[in-house]
Amino acid sequence: MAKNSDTQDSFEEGFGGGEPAETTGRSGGSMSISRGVEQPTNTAASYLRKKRTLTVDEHVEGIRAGDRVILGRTITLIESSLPEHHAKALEIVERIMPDTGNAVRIGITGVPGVGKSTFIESFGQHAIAQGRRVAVLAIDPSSEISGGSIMGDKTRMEKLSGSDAAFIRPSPSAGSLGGVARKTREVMLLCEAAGYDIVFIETVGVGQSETMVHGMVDFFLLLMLAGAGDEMQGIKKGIIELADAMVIHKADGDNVHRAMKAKEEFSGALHYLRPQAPGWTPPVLTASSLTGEGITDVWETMTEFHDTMTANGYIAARRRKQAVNWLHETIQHSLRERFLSDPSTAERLPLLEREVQEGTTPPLAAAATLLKNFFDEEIDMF
Ligand SMILES: Nc1nc2c(ncn2[C@@H]2O[C@H](COP(=O)(O)OP(=O)(O)OP(=O)(O)O)[C@@H](O)[C@H]2O)c(=O)[nH]1
Ligand SMILES: [Mg+2]
Repeated sequence: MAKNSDTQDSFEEGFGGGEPAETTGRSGGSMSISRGVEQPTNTAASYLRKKRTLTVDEHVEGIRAGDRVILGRTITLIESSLPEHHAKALEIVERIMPDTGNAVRIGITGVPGVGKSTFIESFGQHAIAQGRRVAVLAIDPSSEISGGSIMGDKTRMEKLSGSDAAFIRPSPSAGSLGGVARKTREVMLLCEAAGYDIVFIETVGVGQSETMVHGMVDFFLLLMLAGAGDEMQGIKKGIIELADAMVIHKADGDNVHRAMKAKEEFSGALHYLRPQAPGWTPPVLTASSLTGEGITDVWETMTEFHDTMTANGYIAARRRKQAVNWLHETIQHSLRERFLSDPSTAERLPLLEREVQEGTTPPLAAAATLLKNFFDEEIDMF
């Protein structure tokens, strides 16, 4: 079996027979939910694992063994904003790279309240019934305002969070979104190394995080509501073009008829988009996570996509491209951070911004001044 992030098993084989997850009751990270209810850990070993600083070897071995406590602690380490944690986190990610790449990576987006978490709860159980192990990661900008939908996710994914075959890592704490969303790719790799063979990443389709998520998944699913007024329903422009499939969600009760109508309309519209994957016109489906109606169809669509696009090499190519993009994005991000956090830059920037606003200094000249100061050499702006 080829094992790196750019190759993977077929959807059918998966990783289902992997090592069993440890069932110590809860994961180590303070934001983690591994079970519906917190339970006391019952062995001295797991107590020690929770308290003591772990070595890189212990992190790596724990993850490979599918130990949820260690997985949770490693995610916390990766998400840490403390610079002294970064070198260790990077070393762990490098070490587990050969164990990654074996999951089906699924991004789920849609406006707040469209039912993303409920859909994952329902779809995830279907996947577990097929012998899969699922990890759920959430990037949730709404938590910055509401203070976090962690309790919401706990109740909306009640069955999933109670399952040994699922690992749910809810939205990171408010305010840290930008920083933590950047680390979701690495968190996904850790989950793969821990033996989860389907990784869901939930993101709200109104900010910037969905483009980032699209850049790390094999399949990008857009949930929509029927007849919610405005065609785009607050979905950011350009998101529809990114979708590999669309689901008209909450197709139950009085909504069924409207959902069917919406399906027709969107099918017509999507047909004219240039397909991202070769020969794949993104299908529009209807589903209800409450009744379970249509969930199997979504599963079959994804399986078909995955099988076809693995066989023709599209997913491997998409992953290679994503990895290179991530390299470039990370470089840009790091350079920018370094530059903007430089005390001398920070001191000069406000004055130059004012001069640029007033028109007394041209933007290019201001940029050249700052960059020259930072790099200590003449910078050609043309
Ligand atoms: N009728 C119906 N209601 C649903 C369905 N799925 C979810 N809901 C309801 O819609 C509401 C929002 O569901 P969530 O799953 O939290 O939606 P979300 O998109 O994850 O929301 P955010 O995480 O806040 O962006 C809840 O009250 C659910 O019970 C469905 O299939 N049918
Ligand atoms: Mg949600």
